[in-house]
Amino acid sequence: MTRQIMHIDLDAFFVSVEQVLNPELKGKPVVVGGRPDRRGVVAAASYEARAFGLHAGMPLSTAYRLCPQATFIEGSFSKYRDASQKFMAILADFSPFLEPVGLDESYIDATGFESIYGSIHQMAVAIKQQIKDKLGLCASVGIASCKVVAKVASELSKPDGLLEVAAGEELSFLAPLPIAKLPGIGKKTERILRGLSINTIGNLSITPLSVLKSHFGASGELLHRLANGIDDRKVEPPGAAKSISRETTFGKDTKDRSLLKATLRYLSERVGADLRQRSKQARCITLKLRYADFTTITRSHTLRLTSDTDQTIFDTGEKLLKKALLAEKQAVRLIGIGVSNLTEPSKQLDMLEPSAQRLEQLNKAIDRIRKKYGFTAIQTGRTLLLKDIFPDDKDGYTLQTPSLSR
Ligand code: TTP
Ligand code: MG
Repeated sequence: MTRQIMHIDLDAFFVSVEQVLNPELKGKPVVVGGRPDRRGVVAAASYEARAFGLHAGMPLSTAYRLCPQATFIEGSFSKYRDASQKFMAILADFSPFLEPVGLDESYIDATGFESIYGSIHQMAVAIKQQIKDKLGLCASVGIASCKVVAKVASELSKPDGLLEVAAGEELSFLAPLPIAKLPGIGKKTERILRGLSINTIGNLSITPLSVLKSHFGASGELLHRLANGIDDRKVEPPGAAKSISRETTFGKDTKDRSLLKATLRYLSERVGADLRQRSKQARCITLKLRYADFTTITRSHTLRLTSDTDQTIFDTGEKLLKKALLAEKQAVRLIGIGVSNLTEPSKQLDMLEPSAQRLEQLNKAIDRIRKKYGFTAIQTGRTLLLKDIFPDDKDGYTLQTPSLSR
């Protein structure tokens, strides 16, 4: 099903808050960041100031040289924090599927909301209107089938914009834009890409993956996906997915090691798939066992390097299981595996050894096939045993207590 993702970003945020408090500043070049005779940089510039070439990050002295008539304001963070909280509260009234990013931007997963608002476009209009009425601020909104395209669309629509990219048009929308418009491309990446004569997102999208990988390591793959408008990251409400776990209760308490391991392997694959779907890596792996007499234990292990592969989750879980079975002879009623201490994939990817890189590739390939043909389309050796025990369909085995704890 095509998703409807909205990205909402306030225009010239710090400056606009100052303009609401002091309407005399409206329609004028205004800079928040400090007095022009001080060291420091522009934090925010009004669109009138941007017409003179001013932008965030520019030294205040340069800003003053380009636009001496601008009003320079020190700014105070508590005002912006206050406005930010009110902004997020307005969005939360529209949808609980909200992922704030920083102070003045947020994603909303608006899939299915057309039935409430008539269309997603009308929902965006209503959001913009409320922000204007209640806060006096302008928001720009991008709507698309995924986060990256929605974000680029809101940025492109500024100021006071609303831009919808129809499903199927992602690539043609992104292609003509300069590479710097793609979120995640910083100055350094831009320099390298331009050195390779890759100047537009379209150029980037058709650059062979091997070329990108040779320059950017594993991040080359992410670049390639984003440039092609492929982005399956979910909208994650705050506090969501602090941990991911799967567990199941056996029909009959068991001491059968092969069954325990096979189940653990299956649960590890489900956790791993979920982790990769969220583009997260885990540092901590926890095994949970409940014995016949209902005593429940958890055993955790902290990885030296974060990981998102099924193999690492399973191997770690298996070691913990071995130890636990040595210590306790009772039959097992429930087994579970979880990951926590989640982080964004880091540059660490670049330093992975070749074997780890291969595992990453393998997991990604498996994810792709499963997405297309269902979870049980691929069975790893160990989980085959489960085929005779649990009913399966394309969504996987039907376990007793499938759970997704957050
Ligand atoms: P942005 O949303 O990047 O910028 P903006 O809201 O000022 O302008 P736009 O209309 O392009 O969205 O950042 C939000 C606020 O964060 C901005 O008002 C000030 C602050 N900020 C800094 O303090 N330093 C920076 O380098 C940037 C980019 C932003
Ligand atoms: Mg903004």
